[in-house]
Amino acid sequence: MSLAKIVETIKENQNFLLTAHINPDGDAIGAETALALALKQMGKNVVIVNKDETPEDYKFLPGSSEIKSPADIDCPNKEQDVLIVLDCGLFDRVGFLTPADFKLVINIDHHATNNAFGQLNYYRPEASSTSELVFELINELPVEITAPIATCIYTGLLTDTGSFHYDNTNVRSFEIAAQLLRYGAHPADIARSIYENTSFNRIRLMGEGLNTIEVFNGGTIGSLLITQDMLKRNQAKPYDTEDFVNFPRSIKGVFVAVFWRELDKDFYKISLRSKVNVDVAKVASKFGGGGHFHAAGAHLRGELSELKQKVVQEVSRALQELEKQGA
Ligand SMILES: [Mn+2]
Repeated sequence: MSLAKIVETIKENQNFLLTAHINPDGDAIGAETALALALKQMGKNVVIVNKDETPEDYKFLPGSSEIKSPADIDCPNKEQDVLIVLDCGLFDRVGFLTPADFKLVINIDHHATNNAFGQLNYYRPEASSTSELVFELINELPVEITAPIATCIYTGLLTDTGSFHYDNTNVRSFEIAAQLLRYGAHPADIARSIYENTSFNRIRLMGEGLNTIEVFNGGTIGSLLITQDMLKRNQAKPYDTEDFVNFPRSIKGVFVAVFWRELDKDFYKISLRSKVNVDVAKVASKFGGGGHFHAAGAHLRGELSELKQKVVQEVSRALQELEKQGA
């Protein structure tokens, strides 16, 4: 796809606005900060703006303190800006901004469900992370990869591969990791900043979440729920629930995990994770969502117990199909 065109466009333009998806994760923030540092090195004007705030875990990332919220940006000359959207399969995932307001939209992503919403698109579903794609892009730019840039990219790679645990971990991810170490990324420091820096509120919220774990379909589907009340009680933020889906996922015998987060009354966000050959992006698409083969999500409206039943039904069906295929 159009990596060369993107390189050319970056060289030819001066003003860039970078954004990523709502509830940004390590890959979203890592990709944005790495690219912003690279563009600044080229003397470009760069602003990063996200709908939601940066999770505490990623505030150590170089340049993350400069990430703006929609309220503090004022872009009167949007039509002169190139908008680079990172880690979003669909433009809607940005949660604000209108593509038509910008001179040009560049889409860099690794979601299988990407619909090529940009004028220029670079998406590769086989890539471990958007940060990996940003690394490829930066390699094509007249930019020196500094330790801060390497740190940002390594963070995206590390978090989107679940610390090199998930199916998207391969020779390439380790090769890139090795290169990033040579550029000055420090794995132990980065891991400490992300994984050993948990807030007390998050741990307490985790305790409540663990109490909600249920299994369905003979123990093959696991679920965990976080409600608005639980968040309030523990003074926790939505981003404090990141990776909670891994608790039901880690149960022996569970093939598919579902994390339920209440957004409002009778309105839920689900995150689906598959440990087997079940395409959860396909399951999520039945509910208007999308994502990757092994990790996907959707938004659902309705009464919780009814919704749970529907989701369990769809996942069970997908598991049955898998059984039929003898996989
Ligand atoms: Mn990603």
